[in-house]
This record gives sequence, C-alpha cells and structure tokens, in this order.
Amino acid sequence: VADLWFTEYQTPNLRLGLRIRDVLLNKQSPYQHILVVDTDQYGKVLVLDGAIQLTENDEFCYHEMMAHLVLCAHPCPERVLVIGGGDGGVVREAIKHEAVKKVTLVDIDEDVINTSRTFFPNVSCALEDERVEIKPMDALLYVKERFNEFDIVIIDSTDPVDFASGLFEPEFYRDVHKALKDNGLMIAQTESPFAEPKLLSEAVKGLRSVFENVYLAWGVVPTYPTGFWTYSVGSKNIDPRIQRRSAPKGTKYYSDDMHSLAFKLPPFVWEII
Ligand code: AG3
Repeated sequence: VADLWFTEYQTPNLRLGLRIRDVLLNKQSPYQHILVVDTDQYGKVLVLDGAIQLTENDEFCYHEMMAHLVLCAHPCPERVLVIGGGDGGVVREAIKHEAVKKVTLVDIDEDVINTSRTFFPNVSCALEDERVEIKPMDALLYVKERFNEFDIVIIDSTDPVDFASGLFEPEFYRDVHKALKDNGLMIAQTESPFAEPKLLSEAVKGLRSVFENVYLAWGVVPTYPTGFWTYSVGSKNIDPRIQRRSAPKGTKYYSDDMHSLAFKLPPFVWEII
C-alpha cells in the first residue's frame, strides 16, 4: 500500500499531515493553487495555496458557526452578503433560515466555486438555490459600492496573504460597516490564538476602530491550525451574545448552548485581544 501524505505547513514550526488515498484535482487558477485530495481521516479535502479550507468530515464545525452565530442573533436577517466562501458552505447554512430572502456570494475565484460543485456537492448544493446570487469578483470593489443594504455580512476568507490580505484591513471593515443596515452584524474568521496571536489581536483592533461593538467567539475546527479557531463579530447596536432566534433543525456543532458558550473566552484569549 502506498504511503502518501498531504502536509499543510501551518506555521514555520507546525505541520498537519493527512494520509491520502488519492489526488482528485491539482491545478492553478488565475488566483491560486487548487488541490482536492481524498483522505481516510476526514474524507475529501479542499486546499487553496497549501492551506486546508474544508474537509467533508469537519466543515460543519466552521460553516455552522460562521452563519448561525450572527443569523441567530439578528431579529430578522433578510439580506445576507457572503464574502469569499466560494465553496458554498456558509451559503448552505444561511439559507436554512426562512427569514433570509436573498444571499449574495462574492468570491474572486470562479474556479473554487466550480471545484466545489464537482467534488463537494453536499457543501455547494445551496449555490443553485433561487435565493442565491453569485458574483465572481473582488469583494474589496464590491463592498465599496454598497450602502445600507445588508443585515448580515459574513467574511469567509482564506488566510490574510496575497489578494485576501485586504479583507483584514480597517479600510475594508469601514466599507463593510457602510454596507450594513443600522442593526447589521458582521462576522469574520480570525484565525487561531495559538498559531496566529498577532493576527488575531490586529484583526480585533482593526474592527474596534470601525465598529461600535466587537465581540470574539471561538470554536473547534480540527483541521485548521491548532484546532482552536476564532470568529470576530462587529456590531452597530445589536448584542450578538443574545440569541434571538433558535438554531435551524439538524445542526451538528451549533446549538443554543453552543451559542452562549462561544462568546465565553478563556483568560489567555482576553489577554491577546
Ligand atoms: N476559510 C478559512 C480557512 C482558513 C484556514 N487556514 C489554514 N488552513 N491555514 C475557509 C473557507 C471555507 N468555506
């Protein structure tokens, strides 16, 4: 039996290795390298520029939190904007809410969207829903032209390198703030306090310079660096720690209990932010 491994170089001092059964796709898009491998431990895995974006077996941990932490905190989320997230996982969770009338997905790389359609039908399924609009373009440009339009903005970015680095800057957060309605909420993935403490503290600082209130939440995602992941919520006037609508049926990570737990932080994390 061949002993083949995929390795993510997570930091200069940390690697994650997964035994692979097969390489299903290995190509360069105009924006990034796209790899799909099949593994025994986590099923199929989507890798962009060497960084694991999702695996079939643990994607629910991340996608449910990104969507429901803000969607369940908002009294009536009708318009949702998803930035990045071309795989469709966050969109799938967002349209579980009946209140949601329209979801706009803005991802710079159409090849990621089509890769997900081909290899991850259970993640990308909602992209075909009639409430979903797909815009393959640079989100930095898209949000500049939007005013007072969205109840919820979800920033499902890759790590802040290359074209995604602008998605972690205060200038972009200001445009997101302006694109949100008065009681709007935004959420962004903000990496791990163990692997990237500086990045986390700078993202939170940047958000605090723009949003009236900023809240940090955390959760477990086994295949992301260290498995301890953070989500930062920016709010104009709604307190996202209060859950106003119950969890959609059938969630596997998110629940009413997990909502309030997510906003309770260990002391070492408070020290970082
Ligand atoms: N976006 C966040 C991925 C960050 C993972 N980082 C890493 N593996 N070094 C995930 C997109 C899923 N919709």
